[in-house]
Amino acid sequence: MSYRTEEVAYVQPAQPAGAAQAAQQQRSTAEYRALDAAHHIHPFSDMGSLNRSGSRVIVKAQGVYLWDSDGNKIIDGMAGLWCVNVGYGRKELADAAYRQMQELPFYNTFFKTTHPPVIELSALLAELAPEPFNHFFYCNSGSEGNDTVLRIVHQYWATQGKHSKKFVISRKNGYHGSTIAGGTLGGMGYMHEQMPSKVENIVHIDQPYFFGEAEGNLTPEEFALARAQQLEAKILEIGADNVAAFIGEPFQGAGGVIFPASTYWPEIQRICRKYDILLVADEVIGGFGRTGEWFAHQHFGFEPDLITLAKGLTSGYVPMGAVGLHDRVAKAIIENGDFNHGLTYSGHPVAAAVAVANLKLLRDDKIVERVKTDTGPYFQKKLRDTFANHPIIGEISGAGLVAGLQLAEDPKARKRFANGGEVGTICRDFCFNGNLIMRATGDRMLLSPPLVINKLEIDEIVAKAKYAIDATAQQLGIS
Ligand code: PXG
Repeated sequence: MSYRTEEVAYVQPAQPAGAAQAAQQQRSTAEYRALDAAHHIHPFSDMGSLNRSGSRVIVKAQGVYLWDSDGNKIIDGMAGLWCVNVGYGRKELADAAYRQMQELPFYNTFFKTTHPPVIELSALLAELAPEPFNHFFYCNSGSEGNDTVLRIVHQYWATQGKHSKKFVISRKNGYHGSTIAGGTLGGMGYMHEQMPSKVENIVHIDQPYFFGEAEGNLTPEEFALARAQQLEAKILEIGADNVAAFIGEPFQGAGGVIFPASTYWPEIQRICRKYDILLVADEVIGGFGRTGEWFAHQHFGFEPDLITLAKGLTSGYVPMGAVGLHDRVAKAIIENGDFNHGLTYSGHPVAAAVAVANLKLLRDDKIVERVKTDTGPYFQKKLRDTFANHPIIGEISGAGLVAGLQLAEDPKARKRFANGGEVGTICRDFCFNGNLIMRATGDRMLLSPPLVINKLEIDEIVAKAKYAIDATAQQLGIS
């Protein structure tokens, strides 16, 4: 899959380097690029092609803005990689890390040991998460979070004496990380192709992607219901006694900000309850305020048994992932002997201290609340008003501060471009030229800015997105 590689194709900046910027930098852009090409393998990249074009070098950031090594100021419509929820340059987080590194930079949480930061974080998460989530297990990433989910799911069913419940059902075009378990759980075909070893007993059903996959005259609600009912069909095919869990992102992030219609999650929950199957919400992108709720499953109105957390947990300032366990799952894990899983850095004190500072900012500065009542509705309306009847915008999905813009050859007929990925790349390149970070996933353009963004900055993002999308239409000869 090449869209990620193309993501970093460098467009020569128009502006010269600022003198102050240049003074802070250790090396010139050319030197950085040469060393990067010589020694650094990037994630999800075609390194040959990237080394020929050269990487963009980001040297600093503040608020919702990034600066590259040539002094260009870029507005970050993606919050880094869906994670910098409190924005860049928050001293509270830096201070928390500094203090914690001096006090206790590391100690483990194995062997009957704990420490204040992980205790404070767990108590705070229990306060912020919905009522039945009172226990948290820690790791370093969303991928490890989903590996942990699998371990908990299997342990849970073992404690219930239901050893045959081994299968986990997931979705095509879902994303759950890039460890072997995360990659297998995800439904990205281009990743599976490079994974001859996969985790066994994982199967996929179709995604609730209305614009791209609904046929005939189905309404979005009817289509979403039909897609949810594929879960029931799959359970009956495998046998409910063999199915342990269903996992899904409340809305698919990396898959293109796919928002299912309101009928989807209640039906998924009904089916999981009927067949006694654990329901896992992967909240790695949706968690910590993205939709205006603390967790995206609250936006969609369902109650999972496990939640996977990462990204916004620390706003990306340091790596940390976690799994939240519903009381009924936690009870089974707690009361049934050893749970043989853990990582050196489970509950790392510095990460935990940063997470606490981050969550307090999200809560006490009312950042999440503002997304729900003010900036989120403003962003959604601004996008919908700006692109109403646009000749190549087929759909705008999203809530709060996340949105997917579907590029389409004929929006009214729901006709996609035959070469959708290329069209996305054209649009993304125009964004680069305009100093806007907006992701392209195939033929969908994605926005997920820091949650501290203000209305002026939202206006700037939407104006720059409009410029890029207009320029794309013009290049394609569509008006
Ligand atoms: N679950 C979800 C829903 C994710 O979005 C992960 C798990 C894995 O988290 P880690 O921390 O292991 O990366 C993710 C990560 C993209 C992109 O291109 C998205 C992610 C990661 C990298 C790139 O949109 N999401």
